Amino acid sequence: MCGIVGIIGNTPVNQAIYDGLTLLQHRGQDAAGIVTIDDENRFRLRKANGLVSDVFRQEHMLRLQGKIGIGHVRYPTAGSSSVSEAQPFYVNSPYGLTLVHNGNLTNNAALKQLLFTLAKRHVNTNSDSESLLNIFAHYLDQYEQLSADNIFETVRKTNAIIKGGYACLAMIIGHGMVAFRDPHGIRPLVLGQREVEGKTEYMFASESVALDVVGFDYVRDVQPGEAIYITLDGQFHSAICTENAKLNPCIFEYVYFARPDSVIDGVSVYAARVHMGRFLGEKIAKAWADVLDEIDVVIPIPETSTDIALQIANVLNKPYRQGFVKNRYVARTFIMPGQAQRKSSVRRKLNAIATEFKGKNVLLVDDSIVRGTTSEQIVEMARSAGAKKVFFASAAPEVRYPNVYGIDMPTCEELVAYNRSVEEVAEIIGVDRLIFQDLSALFQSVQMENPAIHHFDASVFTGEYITGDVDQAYLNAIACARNDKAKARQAKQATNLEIHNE
Ligand code: PIN
Repeated sequence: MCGIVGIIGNTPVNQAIYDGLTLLQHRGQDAAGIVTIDDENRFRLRKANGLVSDVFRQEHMLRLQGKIGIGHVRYPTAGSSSVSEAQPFYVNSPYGLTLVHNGNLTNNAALKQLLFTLAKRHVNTNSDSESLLNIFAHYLDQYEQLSADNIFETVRKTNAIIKGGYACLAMIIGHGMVAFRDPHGIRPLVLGQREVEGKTEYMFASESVALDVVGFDYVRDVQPGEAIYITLDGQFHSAICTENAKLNPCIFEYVYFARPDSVIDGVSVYAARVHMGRFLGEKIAKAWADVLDEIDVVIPIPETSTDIALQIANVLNKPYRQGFVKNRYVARTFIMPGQAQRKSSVRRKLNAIATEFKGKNVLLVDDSIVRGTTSEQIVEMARSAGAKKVFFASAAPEVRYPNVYGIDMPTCEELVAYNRSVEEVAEIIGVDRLIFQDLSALFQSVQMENPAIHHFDASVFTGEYITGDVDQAYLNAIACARNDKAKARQAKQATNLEIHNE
């Protein structure tokens, strides 16, 4: 998952885009980038590996001049962690184009091949975002003149050929900004606006929280398959650029990716989490009638699950206590996706308050269990803090399949619930009892806030991939690219390259 921001208006955008990116930092801490167009129609670009606050220093911010710009924070998905794959991407023709992308294309290999045979365009990285930009550039290049209709036709052709989940922002030198969202609406994208000195400024962002804080009013979500084109002189155009557009938002945004103060596709993330807690509490009350009396206290594993655990405690009529403290200033784990690093980082992030555990039977609550490795260590922490029995509840059902639409979910073999029963998972993570949310309850938690959502991308639970093009061969290919060994190797290569460049 990644975060994107774009602003087009009448005032300098550098600070506002920077602020927007810091609000989306939870969506990716691996790399950050901003590109603006200055008054002389030149792109000004700064991107590098690291947190937003590390990547942009005073001198970079001063150079990022202009009243239009886009930005990106990256969490690596199918690509590598190399700085050459940090976004925004740029191509010089036609006009001069830049693009940021949140999501993942499932047919990147075919697209790279096609770009070469069709247009003799070479894509130099493994990043699907570079392919996407080149596809867009190729189709845009077929028009003599640029008009809103031609841009929409370009997005239409792009949508017809690329597969996967994507929310994109592009800038065209001398013309303006284009925003588009995939026909299934898997990845989120919102539109905001504000009036400055009688003129309208527009902002796009992955999550509404960025609009709120930067000072834009939420207008609406970009629709599945929709493209919005805003010209440099402020004209607003929009069109649906696909047949059969249908909203299938990624359910994991609500489970833990998005901030609770965001509203995505008409659903307050916070409210959805409160419902998740209530449903899970009701399930526990029924399924664990025999051990309910034993539970002394409900303890969340911070942060996302705090909202969920509070509801569970209410339903079960048990005390809710914050038994773990999270270190806000945790030292970064520099090779984040690596398994070895992940293991050692849990202790640095969380600490148990011994009095809340000593001699008690505790119900720990987390938003999800993915690999099970952190859960295992946290359970261990609870036990060494003196817990007698440890019960564990997950607000999401068993994650059994990889994600191919822009979330870094491991391969089947790395998922602890893959091919395992609840009891087997319980044994691995070392708990006395374990319970997962039902998928129907998870859907309902979100649908209660917006009954117009009929479908979700819930492929990590069901193995059903909405784009219809994900087969075993593709899953095998991403398994090779994604397994932690490959990632460690890539990270090492990236580091070597950077050292060499210095
Ligand atoms: C963490 C959210 N959440 C915690 C992410 C751990 C799975 N893990 C997914 C649980 S936060 S594991 O609240 O956003 O900080 O199963 O892979 O070990």
